[in-house]
Formats: sequence, structure tokens, C-alpha cells
Amino acid sequence: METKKMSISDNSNQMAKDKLALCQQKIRQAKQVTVLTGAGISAESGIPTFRDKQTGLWENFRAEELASQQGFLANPKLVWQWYQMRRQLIQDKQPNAGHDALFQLEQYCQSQGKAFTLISQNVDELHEKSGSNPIKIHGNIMKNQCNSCLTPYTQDASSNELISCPKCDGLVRPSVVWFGENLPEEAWNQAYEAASQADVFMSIGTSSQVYPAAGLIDMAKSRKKHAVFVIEINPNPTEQTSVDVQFPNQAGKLLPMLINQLTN
Ligand code: BV8
Ligand code: ZN
Repeated sequence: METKKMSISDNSNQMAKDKLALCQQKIRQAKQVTVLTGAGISAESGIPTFRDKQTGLWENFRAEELASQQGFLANPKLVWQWYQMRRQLIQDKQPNAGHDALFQLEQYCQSQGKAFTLISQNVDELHEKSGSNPIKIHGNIMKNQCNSCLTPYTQDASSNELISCPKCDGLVRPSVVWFGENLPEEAWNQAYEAASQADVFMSIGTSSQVYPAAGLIDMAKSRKKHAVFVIEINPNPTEQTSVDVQFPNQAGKLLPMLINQLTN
């Protein structure tokens, strides 16, 4: 019985090795590598994902309600305090091995003359702390702006009390994209372009449920010129049908394995 069990686990190890080798080969052959990350890549740094249930004061609200113009106007203090709590939670967090491996991949691509673009749905700054310069399509939770005249608010905003815009007396809010709001045009155009030029598209730590970000994979796949190779890294495989290789692993564990062999 023992040998049967060994062969099954050997089998799955061999399969995993083959998947890694195939992905490394596709990256070596690629001219453009495009990566899309979601909340899952920050999970191992201790930042809860959007799928995680809200807790405390906000446990009876869904993130989609709080992260919206409607939610803010209905209860500005509750939403402002939700962001203050999230900023406090995020500010001392450090990048994990997944973020660092993506920066190494970027350096590898540059050394090989390949184009590399990192697109992130995340509003934390962990990619930046590990040296990357992501296209932030959902904004940055550490920045603020006026909800009425959109003027950036660069003064201290650590208070739990609501802050009024010095220019128009409107309410100050975080510079993130709320549900129902358009994505920043320049960032979205760059993300769209990088997806449409991709030879390898990596979708990492995203449930692929928030649009238009979740549509980038299908848009990349629908490109006429030639097939794009799609890699997904997520312990909970998504319903994305265009994925060529799915790793049911944590990004912080899998990415170093994928990148280390590539660069050594
Ligand atoms: C738009 C900033 C045009 C805020 C975010 C009705 C009215 C209006 C719009 C809509 C509507 N119905 C649908 C829409 C479109 C809507 C949408 O997609 N809704 C969803 C809920 C269906 N989209 C929008 O509104 C977008 N704008 O469409 O504009 C428009 C304009 C007007 C009217 C109509 C259309 C704006 C979307 C942006 C919202 N803002 N963030 C804030 O942070 O407070 S999105 C927010 O969700 C975060 O950025 C986060 O990234 C994202 C959630 O997605 P994920 O990143 O995937 O995170 P999630 O928690 O879901 O999943 C984590 C995954 O990680 C899991 O799968 C897990 O298994 C995995 N994981 C866990 N651990 C690990 C891991 N993976 C790897 N390693 C690990 N260790
Ligand atoms: Zn204002």
C-alpha cells in the first residue's frame, strides 16, 4: 500500500515540476511579460483580502458597500474610520517573498531585453516597498483627495474625525477607486496595452471577480496575433477559463520557486 501512496505523491511532485518547467520556458521565450496582482499577494504580509469577512465596527457591511460613493455619502464617518483602520493595519506591513520574487522577475526580464509590466489592483504599497513600480489601477490607500473638487489632500490626515477640503469645504476621502467609479484613465490604458501585448500573462492572488481588471485576461487571450500563455497562482482556483497553468499555491511560496530557477 505504502508504495502506491508514494507513487501518487511522486506523481503530483513530478507534475508540479513539469508545470514550473513549462512556465519557465514560456517566460524565456516571451518578449512581453505582464503580471496582474490582487489582494492575495499581500495576504502573507498580514493584510486581509477583500474576500475575508469584515470585523469589528464594520462586520455587518460588505467591502463593496463601504468602498463606494454611496456608502461614503450615507455614513462618511463610518467609511472614513474604516480607511483609517485599514491604513493603520497596512502601514507597518512588509513585502513578502512573493513581492520580492516579482521584482526579481522584473530585473530578469530587463536583463534579457524583455518588456515587463506589473499591474496591481492593490491599494497598499508593498510592491513599491520591494522595488517594483506597479500600475495602480485601483489607486493608493495612503493618499487622500477631496471628494468634491478632487484636489489632492497632502496635509496630515491621521485624524479619525472627518476633514474638510481647504479649497471647497468638500469631504476629504482616500485616493482609491470606489465601486461604481471609473478607473484612472492613464493607468487603465497602460494596463490594457500591457495585457494586449503580453506573451505571458500571470494572474496572481486575485479572485478575478472585480471588473474591468478581471477582464484583462480574456482581453489578452482574444488578441488576434498569437496565443498568450496564462499562468494563475491562487490557492483557490478561479473560474477563469483562459488559464493555461494553474498553481493552487500561495504566491509567497510558488513565485520564488518559479523565479529562482529562471535566474540561476
Ligand atoms: C467600474 C479600492 C465603470 C477600494 C477596489 C454595479 C454598479 C457599478 C459598477 C458595477 C456594478 N456591478 C458590477 C460593477 C463593476 C464593479 C465590479 O466589478 N463589482 C464586482 C463586485 C462585481 N467594478 C467597478 O465598479 C469598477 N469601476 O466598473 O467603472 C463603471 C462606472 C460607473 C457605473 C458602472 C461601471 C471599480 C472597481 C474597483 C473597486 N475598488 N479597491 C478599496 O480598496 O477600498 S477593488 C478591491 O477589490 C481591491 O482592490 C481588491 O484588489 C479587489 C478584490 O479583488 P481581489 O484583489 O481579487 O481580492 P479578493 O479578496 O477578491 O481575492 C483575493 C484572492 O487571493 C482570493 O482568490 C484568494 O484565494 C487569493 N489568495 C489568498 N491568499 C493568497 C491568495 N493568492 C495567492 N497567494 C496567497 N497567499
Ligand atoms: Zn475640494
